[in-house]
Amino acid sequence: MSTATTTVTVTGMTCGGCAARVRDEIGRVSGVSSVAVDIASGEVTVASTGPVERAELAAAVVRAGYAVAD
Ligand SMILES: [Cu+2]
Repeated sequence: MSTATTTVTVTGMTCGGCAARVRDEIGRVSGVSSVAVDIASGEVTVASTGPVERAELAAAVVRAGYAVAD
């Protein structure tokens, strides 16, 4: 099984609740196998079983109530 890692910078997260919401929404994106959130930097590292569109990840972040910086 091939894996890919994508990193996005999320703005507006302030606590563990924010991180959990982002993690949950991104975790629902097809192919995503794990999500690691660094609240302080906003960096979210997404591991997936294949390439995942950044636009899909950004849409998931927006559904969670946050925005992608890059
Ligand atoms: Cu929060």
